[in-house]
Amino acid sequence: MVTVINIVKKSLACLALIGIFIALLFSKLTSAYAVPFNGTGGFSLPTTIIDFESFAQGTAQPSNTDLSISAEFPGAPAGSQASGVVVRSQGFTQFPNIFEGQYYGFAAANYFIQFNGTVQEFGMGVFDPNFTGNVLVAYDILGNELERVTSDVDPEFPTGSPGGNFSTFVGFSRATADINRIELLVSGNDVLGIDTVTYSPLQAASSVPEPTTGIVFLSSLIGFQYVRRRNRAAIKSSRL
Ligand SMILES: [Ca+2]
Ligand SMILES: [Ca+2]
Repeated sequence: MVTVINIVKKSLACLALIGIFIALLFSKLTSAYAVPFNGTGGFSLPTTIIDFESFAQGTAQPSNTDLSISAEFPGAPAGSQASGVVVRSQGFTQFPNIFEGQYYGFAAANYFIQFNGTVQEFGMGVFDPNFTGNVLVAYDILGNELERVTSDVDPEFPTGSPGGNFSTFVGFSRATADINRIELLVSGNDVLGIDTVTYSPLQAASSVPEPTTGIVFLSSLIGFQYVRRRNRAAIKSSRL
């Protein structure tokens, strides 16, 4: 009988260890699939594109049912729209499907894309980054930073010479739909605009734990049960 109990105990301990191992492996695998990218070819899912052509020129905060776009000057109180940052005509095609026709800008401002849910993949054209230190950041619904690329530092965010001759398409592909907000934060020296805001299907924001969280929880539970049973057995045997 004692042998059987020992076998059961050992099995439970093994299960707990296997659970933790799977959880660690799963988190490694999913993080490996979360990547920044450059160019419009980084999407694996169907996309919606906001090219700003359908918005009236002068629109300060363009939006649709999925998202809203706004801009603020660095250091300005939160929620104070940067004056002069609006949908405007650009008048030529710089790079097709990246920066052409109407766009949103053009100022030394921070740009925000707030989703009414979450998306797995995001990218957009950034007009005329010229200096080191502009950053594109993705946040989850709790405000945790998910991804970040820096201009002139990370290869996914290149820069061109000043003069309005350059634009680039920068994005993130995540393992799950967890992007709730995008911020393009301007470096001290630069002036930026955005176009071709592109994103995968919007998911309803959910507070349900992700699979990894579930596995960790389950393995913790198994481990906890094992320890509790072992303690009970120890108490019983000490009473004998
Ligand atoms: Ca456009
Ligand atoms: Ca610039």
